[in-house]
This record gives sequence, C-alpha cells and structure tokens, in this order.
Amino acid sequence: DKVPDSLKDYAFPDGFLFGTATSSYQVEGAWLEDGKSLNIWDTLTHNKSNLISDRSNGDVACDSYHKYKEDVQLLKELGVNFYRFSVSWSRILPTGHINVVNQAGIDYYNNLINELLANGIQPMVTMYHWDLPQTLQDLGGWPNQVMAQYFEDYARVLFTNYGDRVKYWITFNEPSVFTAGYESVAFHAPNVGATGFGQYLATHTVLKAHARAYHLYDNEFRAAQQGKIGMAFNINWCEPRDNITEDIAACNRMQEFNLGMYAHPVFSPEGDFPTVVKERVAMNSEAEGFTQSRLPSLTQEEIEYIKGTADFFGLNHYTTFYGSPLTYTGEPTFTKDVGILMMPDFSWPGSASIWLHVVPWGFRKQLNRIAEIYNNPPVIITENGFSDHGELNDTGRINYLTSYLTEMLNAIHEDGCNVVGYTAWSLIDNFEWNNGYTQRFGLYHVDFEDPNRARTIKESAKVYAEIIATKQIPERFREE
Ligand code: GBH
Repeated sequence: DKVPDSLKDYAFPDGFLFGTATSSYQVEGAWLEDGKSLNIWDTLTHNKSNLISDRSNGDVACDSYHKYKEDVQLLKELGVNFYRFSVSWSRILPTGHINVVNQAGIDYYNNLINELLANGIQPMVTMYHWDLPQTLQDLGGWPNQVMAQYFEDYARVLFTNYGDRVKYWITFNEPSVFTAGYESVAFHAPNVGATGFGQYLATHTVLKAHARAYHLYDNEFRAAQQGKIGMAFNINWCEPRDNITEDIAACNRMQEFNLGMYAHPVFSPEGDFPTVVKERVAMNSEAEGFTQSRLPSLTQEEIEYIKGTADFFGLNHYTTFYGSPLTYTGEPTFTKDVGILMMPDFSWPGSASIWLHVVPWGFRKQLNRIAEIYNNPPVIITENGFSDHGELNDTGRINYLTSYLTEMLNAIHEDGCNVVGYTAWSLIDNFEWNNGYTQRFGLYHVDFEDPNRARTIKESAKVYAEIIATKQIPERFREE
C-alpha cells in the first residue's frame, strides 16, 4: 500500500541545501567569559526568572562556546551542507559599539567557521537572534532609530572579519517575534510593555537596520565576497475557520501584520507596509483619540531604500491555526489591531509546546502564499521543527520532519514553489526561551544535569542523515 517509488514526488531537486540551526543565547553559555558583556536575555533570566518556566537561564546552556568542535562532529555525522548559527553581539562588541572589539569573541566565531569549513560545512550566520547588548537596551533598544546605525556598524565588523568565508547572512531572526518584546511584559526580552506602540516603533528601526546592512554589503563587500544576504521571517499558517469572507479577511490580516509587515516593504514591487496594516492601525488610532497613526509612516525615501534588500526569502515555519475575526475594545494593542481569534484543531497531533501542532498541509499552503504574493522568490526554510520532552526514540519528531518535508516537496514539484534549502530546528536541545529546558527541539539530546553537557543522538537525527544522504524521503515514510 506504499505508493510506487516515484522519484519526482519524493526526491529533492539537484543542488537542494540541507542544514540545521541554533542561536547564540540558546546554546553558547559562557555568559561572563572572555570579555562578553550582558545582553537583554541575561538580564531577563536573572532579574525576572519567574518569566522562565523552570527559572533557568543560558549561563551555561549547551556550553557550545567550549564544545563547538563536538557540535561540528554532530553536523558532520548528519551530513548537512550548512550550519545556521548566530553571533552574540555583546561577545564581539561588549560596549555595543565599535569602540571596543573583543578579540576573544572574534576568535570564537573564527574558530567555529574554520572548523565547519574544514569539515565541508558552510556557515550560515544570523547577525541578530534576539540577544541585544544591554548597553543598547539602556538607550531604548530597537524603538530608538539610532539603533539602525549601530546595527550597520556591527554588520561591518562581521563582514570584515568573517565575510571571506561566510556566504550566507541573515540580518534578523523573526522580527515579528522579538519586536513584541517591546509590546508586552508577558514573555520576551526586553520586556517593555509599550503596548500599541513598542512593536511598531521597533519594526520601523529594524527594517532600516536591515536595509543598511544590505546596502553596506552591496557597496563595500559583495564584489569581493560574493555572498547572499536576507532575513528570516516567522509565520504560522492561518486557515480560515469557515470559508466565509470574514474569516478569510481575518487570516489575511494575521499574515499581513506578522509577515507582510516585514516582507512587503522588502519583497513587493511597491514597498512600504501592507495597505491593510496601515488602514487598520490608522482607523483604531483615530478611534482611540490619536491625531496620528500609532504605526510610523515610512517616507518615500525609506520605502525606496528598504525595497529589494534581500537575496533570498528566509522562512521559519512551525505550525497552523484556524482563524476568525475577534473585535477587541479598550487600550491600544497590536492584538487589537490584528483582530483575530486563532485556535488549533485539538485533534491535530500536539507537541511539548502548547502552540505547536503537526499540520504539514499548512506548510504547503504557506509556501504557496509566499510564491503567489511575492513573485516566487528563492525561499530558504531557515527553521522548522518539533518539540518533545527529550526522548531518544523521538517518533513525534520523525513524523513531523518527514511529513513537513513531504509537503514541502509537494509545494516544489506540484506547485512550482522555489524552495532552495531547508533548516531543521535544532541541532541540539537548548534553552527554549521562556520555556527554559522543558521543551526539547534537538536532533541530539543534551543532558543539562551533566556538567559536561553530553550530547546523544536521537532516532530523528538518523532519519535526517538518511534523507540528506539519499536526497529523498525514505520509502517507509511515504504516504498512500
Ligand atoms: C523560533 O521561534 C525561534 O527562532 C527559535 O529560537 C526557537 O527556539 C524556536 O522557534 C522554537 O520555539 O509560548 O505559547 O506564548 C518560533 C516562533 C514565537 C513560537 C513565540 C513560540 C511563543 C508561544 N515562536 N511563541 S507561547
């Protein structure tokens, strides 16, 4: 009852790239070593440990700062083409600024990059995966537009030191997620509750910072270094609850507020924030008594400057919800502006994370929406993964991986979506932000009770290695 071996349906295209990912705060540890200064996640975990479910932190995490060579051996065992990791800004520039460059920090990433290349693995470097130097947060962080200049300065240090060997750059990981740290005091650092304003002001700066890094690369580095630079967006699929205008419009708003807010200024021919976002925030702002929209308007100069600043479309995708409209009253908030109720179908298989259900068809629909509205750009899946409690025989992760990859192949072969690479989140179990070490995303298990942080292979890592080696979905995972 397995379908016949159809190469077209279950094989990856020639040149397709496979990788896996981590981020600095989630794996490195060494929080006070070798000249690193504090970042906003050090501050949050130490000052507000009640916001972390197991009251843990990333002080030691997976100790990848000391164990990077072991990590590279795991990557080699998987057979991946690339490793996506992030640089800790405060490890490289302890003041946040370029007046002090910490050589030990520069050396760490040089050693990691060289070790990867010596093992035939390309580095894919995320410049910012949420760990802002505390010194810069003390100036207000991302809502302060001066940050765009500081980010460009930091980007120059990275291109100068690593660009001879790094050919894939990601400026920002999930801007829609970390800018919410200025909107709400519930979860993410820096935990500034400027509701209705914080996320929009931070978004404005982040778009300008991204564009500055892109233009800097174009103007000073691209000719010699020949790399690619993009951003990693995060979006869940939103399926209209019912096939009615209101639910379709609600899901469209959800997409535009979370993905379009960043992707439209960069990938659409006209640039700027999506129309529905501008209209909704302006409408609510007026009703709330403001004389101007809470959403900053981009100047024509900014629109032109931001437009077209990506060589690929980085997509972090995990799950799907059903959406229908919900009207909020009261104080201005981002949530009120979006105006949606999102619910999973509780019959979908779950995970260790309340928000993560296994809905592979949503992945295919999301890929199609991106191809449709952004003119089929080259997409790199920069994250996709599943959480459990750390079991070695991780059948849930194997099912997630094989079913999501199958739907991705359907999007490529059946629908013509231009997906060129895939990144499994994550290489190793790590510090899962507000959920501490209670939710595990790794292909390899990490023993956080062990001072040596021993890594142990899970069954899913073996399956991923088989997929990479054979460049196809193994027959036993093919559906009828
Ligand atoms: C990614 O975010 C991150 O890039 C990565 O660092 C992280 O480890 C990985 O996902 C797994 O979570 O707790 O119910 O309030 C994915 C987007 C946004 C999903 C925040 C979880 C919190 C939901 N994440 N969200 S809840």
